[in-house]
Amino acid sequence: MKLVGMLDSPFVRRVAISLQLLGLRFEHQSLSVFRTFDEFRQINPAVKAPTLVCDDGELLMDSTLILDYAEALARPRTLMPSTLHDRQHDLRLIGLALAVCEKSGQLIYERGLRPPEKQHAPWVDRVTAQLLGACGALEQALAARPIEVSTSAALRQAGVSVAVAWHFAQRTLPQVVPAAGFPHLVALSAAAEALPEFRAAPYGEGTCRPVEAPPAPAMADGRDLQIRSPLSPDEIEAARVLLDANGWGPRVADPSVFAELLRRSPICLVAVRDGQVIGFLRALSDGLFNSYISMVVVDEAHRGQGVGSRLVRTAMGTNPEMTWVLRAGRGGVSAFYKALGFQRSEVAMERPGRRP
Ligand SMILES: N[C@@H](CCC(=O)N[C@@H](CS)C(=O)NCC(=O)O)C(=O)O
Repeated sequence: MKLVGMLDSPFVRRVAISLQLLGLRFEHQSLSVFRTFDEFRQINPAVKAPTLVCDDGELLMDSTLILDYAEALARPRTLMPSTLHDRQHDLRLIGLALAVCEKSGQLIYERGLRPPEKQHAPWVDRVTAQLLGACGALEQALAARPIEVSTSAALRQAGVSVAVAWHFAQRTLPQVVPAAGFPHLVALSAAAEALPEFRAAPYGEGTCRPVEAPPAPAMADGRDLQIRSPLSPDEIEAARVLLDANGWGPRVADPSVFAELLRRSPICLVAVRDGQVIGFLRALSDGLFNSYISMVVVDEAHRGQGVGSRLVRTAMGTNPEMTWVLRAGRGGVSAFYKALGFQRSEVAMERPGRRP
């Protein structure tokens, strides 16, 4: 996928940083909505930065909507907290950060695009008060409860958005928002700007050079194994053929039904070695508390090498509040799942569906 827009836009920058943190691969095209309006219009007739060109060519715009899509692609990785209480708090901070970006942008447009005699002082005063109000509320929130930005792994969307918004306001309107009045924002911004994902997407005219997601550890046989999501059309078909060859029967016989099944499943992973799909996992999840592993298959020639457990561990992520369930009906799988922390349930019930 391709992110279009310049990194002097806080909206583009928060997306560029978040895509890296979510482990999503993308290329970046630094196009200006002003200087290269016509070129931008060829890509997106609405000329909005950021624009995300998805792998199938569909266009998304608006940073928050793009991040919504990115979060869905990256599952189970997420930059949002899992509990409602923390999520509510983070959403408030993100809203304030977006207000800082929007109000700064309005002042910049008013000053930069209107001739001085047409600038409207009451409007400028109003927007300035809103900008300072949002910065003040963020400063108070950070004083009361700090945001963790010391490492990339700890960073969440609230930290990304607040840091990007503050940096933008400081680069563009330092006299309007004097740093001395906002020590918590200054400290947060300094820590965030030192992280690799921020440095790879520096404010300005440059092109983002995404930090690679951490490489998959080498397997016992020394050959690299990648666990990948989202799946390309070729990988979907390879996964279907793998399931078909391993006795999954009529449910995977029809490519269009299988593609639909994957579209409706929030977690789909393939294990790829030497360019070949050797494993597949599909799971359902509410993203917060309950998830269900539905299909796991590893090519026979690659079994016993940790491929299945890498798939399951990747799908499960690290959320300690998540309950994972599965049906262990296939021969010999109990020991495999026991080693991953599963135990026979005394509470699960099921009403099996009809199978041909
Ligand atoms: N709410 C949008 C705001 C995006 C935005 O306003 N982007 C500016 C660049 S910083 C833009 O596209 N300006 C051109 C225009 O609106 O004509 C988002 O979150 O992406």
